[in-house]
Amino acid sequence: MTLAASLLSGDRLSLARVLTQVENDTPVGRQILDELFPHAGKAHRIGITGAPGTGKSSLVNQLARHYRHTVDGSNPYRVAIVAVDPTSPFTGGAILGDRVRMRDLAGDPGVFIRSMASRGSLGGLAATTAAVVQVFDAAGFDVILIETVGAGQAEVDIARLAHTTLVVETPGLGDDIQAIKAGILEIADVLVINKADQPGAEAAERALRNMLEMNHPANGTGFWLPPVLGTVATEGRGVQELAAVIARHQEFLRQTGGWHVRERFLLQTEMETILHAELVSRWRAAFPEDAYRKILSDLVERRISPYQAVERLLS
Ligand SMILES: Nc1nc2c(ncn2[C@@H]2O[C@H](COP(=O)(O)OP(=O)(O)OP(=O)(O)O)[C@@H](O)[C@H]2O)c(=O)[nH]1
Ligand SMILES: [Mg+2]
Repeated sequence: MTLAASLLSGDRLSLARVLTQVENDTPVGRQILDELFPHAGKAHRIGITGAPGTGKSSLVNQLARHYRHTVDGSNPYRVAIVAVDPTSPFTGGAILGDRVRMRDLAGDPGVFIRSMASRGSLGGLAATTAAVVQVFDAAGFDVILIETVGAGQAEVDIARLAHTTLVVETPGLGDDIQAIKAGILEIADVLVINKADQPGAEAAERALRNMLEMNHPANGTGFWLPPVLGTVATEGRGVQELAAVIARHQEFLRQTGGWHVRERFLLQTEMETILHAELVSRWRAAFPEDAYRKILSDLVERRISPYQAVERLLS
């Protein structure tokens, strides 16, 4: 049996092997991705993003437990967790911490956890994450939880992989609400104020709700006004409600056609990212090295500008 076939039959070891090939972007990994592609496209991808330490992993742990036990006792969802840290080139401390926070899930054959860190380019990380998510999807996981740290462009790119994006904040943002990056609010389908056991949770919820309502004036049908929810991830408080809101969002996407729009946008982005990379590397391989160096030194000596350099490279 091929590696792809045994992954499709549900073998965990094959899944782990495939993930390694895909993360390292090997020729075997690419071939397997091709084989798996027609089998993907069913999972609900849920992104969990927010600043360091807001409680994302604790929430992911609680959501996973919910999907394993509460949704339907006789037929629980299979849950994949992808933890991505664009700020760290190492799979170091944060991920060791995650092992502790997610230990409730250890040994459950219906849960698979994969941690990834940045190795070089951030664009590359989004592409690798997309590929890893495709693998889990093809492997038949019903829900894929994608945790990313931070609030920069890399996180936004990774968050776009999700159908439903949760942005996690904590109380105490209070007066400092402007500090929330507009970009991160734009990607939020649900806003979670975690650590609601700490002072200022209600004020933060109110402030965020006002801000969202101002940004979504046309609050009629066909619009999704991101709900704001308080949670205490360490105790599991609010998790049931959060899961209900996530299910409502999935239903909303299906009914409005938004699901299809997101899929299309995602696949187009993925295709174009690959196209850019391939065009450049094929062109570069075909371009004579000494001519390239000559243009580069003209540029460095300021005989030509960067635009002129590119004009010459392409003419
Ligand atoms: N008081 C309180 N503490 C919490 C809550 N949720 C998480 N914590 C604590 O906050 C700390 C960070 O939690 P994590 O779940 O690791 O947060 P994270 O956002 O995944 O952190 P990074 O991945 O490092 O960005 C831990 O010590 C948790 O126990 C909560 O609802 N209330
Ligand atoms: Mg974490």
